[in-house]
Amino acid sequence: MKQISRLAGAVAAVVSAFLALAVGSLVAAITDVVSPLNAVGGEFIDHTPRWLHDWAIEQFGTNDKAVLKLGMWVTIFVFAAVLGALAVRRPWIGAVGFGVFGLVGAFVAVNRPASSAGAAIPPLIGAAVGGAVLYFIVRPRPIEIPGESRVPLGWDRRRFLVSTSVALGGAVVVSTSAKAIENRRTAELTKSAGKPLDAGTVPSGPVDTAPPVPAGAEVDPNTPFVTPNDDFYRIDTALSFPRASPDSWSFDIEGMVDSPQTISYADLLGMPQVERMITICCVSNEVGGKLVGNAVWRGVLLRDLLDIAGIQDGAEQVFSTSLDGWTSGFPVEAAIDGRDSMVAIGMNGTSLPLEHGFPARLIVPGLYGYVSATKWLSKIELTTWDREGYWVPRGWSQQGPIKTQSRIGFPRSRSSITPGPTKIAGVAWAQNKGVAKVEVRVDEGPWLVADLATDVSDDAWRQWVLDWDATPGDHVIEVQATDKTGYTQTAERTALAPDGASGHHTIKIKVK
Ligand SMILES: Nc1nc2c(c(=O)[nH]1)N[C@H]1C(S)=C(S)[C@@H](COP(=O)(O)O)O[C@H]1N2
Ligand SMILES: [Mo]
Repeated sequence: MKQISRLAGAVAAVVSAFLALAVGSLVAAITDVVSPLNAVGGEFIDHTPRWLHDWAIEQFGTNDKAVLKLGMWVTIFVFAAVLGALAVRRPWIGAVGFGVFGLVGAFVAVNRPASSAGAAIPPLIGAAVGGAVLYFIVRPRPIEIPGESRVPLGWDRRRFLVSTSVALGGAVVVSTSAKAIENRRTAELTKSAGKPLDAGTVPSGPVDTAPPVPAGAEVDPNTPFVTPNDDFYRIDTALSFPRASPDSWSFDIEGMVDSPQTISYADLLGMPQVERMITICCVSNEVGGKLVGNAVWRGVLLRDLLDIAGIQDGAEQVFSTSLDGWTSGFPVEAAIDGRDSMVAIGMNGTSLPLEHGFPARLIVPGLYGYVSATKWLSKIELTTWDREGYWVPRGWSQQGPIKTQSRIGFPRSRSSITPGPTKIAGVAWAQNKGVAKVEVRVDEGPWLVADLATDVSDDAWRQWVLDWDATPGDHVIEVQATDKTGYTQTAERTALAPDGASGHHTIKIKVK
């Protein structure tokens, strides 16, 4: 019997694993269920320890998902290579290995939130195809007696090269088809996502529009007052966009309410809507970080919707679930105390972009996104504090009010500027309270009161600017904000967890 080399076995197994994943993705795309890789990736995300999550966001920012996918490919290929090397001697090892991967994938996929039994099929078919191909390539076969017309002992290598190349080519074709189907689905969704809301095609209820942003609201040259949709930070646990067509989508209001409601996209459009300038912020935003953005959100006020449903006595928490099973919850008061909490369908004049929650999401002024801003909304339940949102068992506080904060936008940290009169500028935010004062100090000198830009809304950030005569040398610049309740942000630096970073944004610059 003639065996192929261990290296060849490893290569064949890596190709077979690629084929298995490609077939899994294609079957998933055709049957419209979660792909095996996304299921396992999602499971990994849900079990990522906090330090790793924070580290990943810090290192890779919003590229964390691309890095995760790359990491998964590499891990799978390393496992496959080892399996393949072992399978050269014992071909059954390869088959069993692929079988185990298929079963684990199927188990994970079926048990993902909002998944179904059908999600087991893609990993099983993928593993079966990959395992069979690997077995076919590495199985021992009788040595051919070299005939006169053949290169002696060349048969094995040629056969290996041919079968492995065919498998690789097949995998490329299959994965390209899977991608094409997935892209078509996303394109179908983006036909309505991120598009002008008042194009006249949809009848809309009255909209209480937001006034245009006054020119005086923007004084930080590095921070547009309204964050464009394309530049708006994106944070979520989703590896692919939840499937929701505005024609069939609806969300439920249920739990401790008098009359449960099911509300469609058309229902929302037909109701009175508001447009409000609201700054949202991620609890994972480091002091001075970029996970904060300001947009004109348009939607139906949550208190109007809850009025229709009727909140029952004893309800403590507005608990919401996304189409992909993510959850968050905040106090009932935040929905009805007069602030503009809403089920949003629009962002900066367009329907919600897919990545920001199309068809609809929650926006609650003054609360971090992780407790309130559910994208791809599927359900709102009125309940008690017994229910815990996604991040709570993962070490974050159940209550997440946004901390009063400020950020220096100009000059940039670690930049060099020329001596002479200049400006120090930035933003400050204290949603649902408003910014009353911003102070800056240079080299731990006295706190100097900055000029505040035009106040647009207590729920939106406020820009500020301070004239400064830059003298040559190294300088440290520090900022602090005071909100309209009279609270001045603390200088004490805390970690992100459990309820958001505190401390002064402090930068070092050179003047020369
Ligand atoms: N479905 C879903 N909604 C979600 C999340 C998520 O992981 N899944 N993350 C939340 C968090 S932590 C934040 S900070 C905001 C971010 O919203 P954005 O991506 O539109 O900026 O969305 C919130 N809504
Ligand atoms: Mo967040």
